Amino acid sequence: MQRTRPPLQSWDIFCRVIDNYGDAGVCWRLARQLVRAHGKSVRLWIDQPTTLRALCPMLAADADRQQQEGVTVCHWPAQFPATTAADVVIEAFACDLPPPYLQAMAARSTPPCWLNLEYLSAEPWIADCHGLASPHPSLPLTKYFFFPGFTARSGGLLRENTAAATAANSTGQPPSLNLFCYANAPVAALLNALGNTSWQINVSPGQPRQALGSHFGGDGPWQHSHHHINALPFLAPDAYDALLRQGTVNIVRGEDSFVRAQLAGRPFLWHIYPQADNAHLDKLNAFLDLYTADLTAELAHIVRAIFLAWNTPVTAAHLAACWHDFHAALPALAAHARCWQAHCQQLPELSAALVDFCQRLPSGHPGLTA
Ligand code: TRH
Repeated sequence: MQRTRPPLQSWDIFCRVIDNYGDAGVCWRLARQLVRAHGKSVRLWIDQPTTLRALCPMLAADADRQQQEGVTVCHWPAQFPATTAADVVIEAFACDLPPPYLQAMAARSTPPCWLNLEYLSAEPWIADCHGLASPHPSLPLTKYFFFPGFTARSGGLLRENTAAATAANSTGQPPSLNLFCYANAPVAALLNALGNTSWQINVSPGQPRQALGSHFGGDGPWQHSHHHINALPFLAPDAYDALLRQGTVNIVRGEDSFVRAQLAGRPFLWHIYPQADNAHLDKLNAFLDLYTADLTAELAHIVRAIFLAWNTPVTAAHLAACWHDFHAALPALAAHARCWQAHCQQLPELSAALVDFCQRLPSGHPGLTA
């Protein structure tokens, strides 16, 4: 009879900030969720605590170790300190564990469950790679690949108990457009495409604000035609989720805000993180294949056209034509966004899927696939 592990209580998450907020955002949400929903004891090792402070304003950027919302946040220094390894070790986005910590893992009488948490992708190949084992070349350790995703054959999505979407415009307010994009987004063309409708545009700080600033000058707020453009501060994660639930249209980027927009159940555009050789366009099209599968051919075309226009060099006239069709379809797309939200709610919840995966992993025996 197969024996499973006793409850795995201690978790270490390792996060190296490559750029922006996504790496820290995913790891922080996961750490909080493991504490809140599963009662785990979690250390989050992060090499740039200052980035995490945007998401967790109470964080002291210069402390080696501190408690925040039940998570022990530890600075991951260049010289890694001596420590015991946890029952479960999450290496976020192949960030390469510090060698002394690998030795501590190997020194345990029972090897820890070691997972590489991969980037989110809608590409079909992840189903065959999710849960695969990779033995360490020299140490008695095995790493497993864990893929978030949009199907039941993935690790699913990180999902707190998100409140139902709030109907936009219920108080007679103008439609709102929340803008969180990279600096190269065609914002001028978009603003000119908005037409006669008056929009309340809320611009997040950093690259989105720069994109507007290079067009209008200054720091905002701005008035463009009959659109009021408001410069937002960086919001705490729960406040950002609330903003997305109110948006008529949300423009999001990267990985984590892209997920939050889908869970908010509102129409959205995705500014995907650009990769070499346009590899990101495969990811974008794979997502659109899933996201538009239940739409009519006409609506599916409208959605794909505006997502591609937002992410590829096109003329302002082409973007305007795509926005015009997208805008006209918004009532139908708002209904679709709620259906997609319901689909997302039925997927595995990532933290629960991780806990389950590790518990089912027989002690010391590699090779289980999810
Ligand atoms: O900031 P991003 O571009 O982050 C990442 C990184 O660039 C990473 O290297 C890359 O691999 C990845 O994208 C794909 O976009 P993302 O993923 O949306 O992360 C933003 C986080 O910030 C997300 O957790 C939402 C959060 N956020 C707030 O909490 N408040 C805010 O006001 C805003 C604008 C965002």
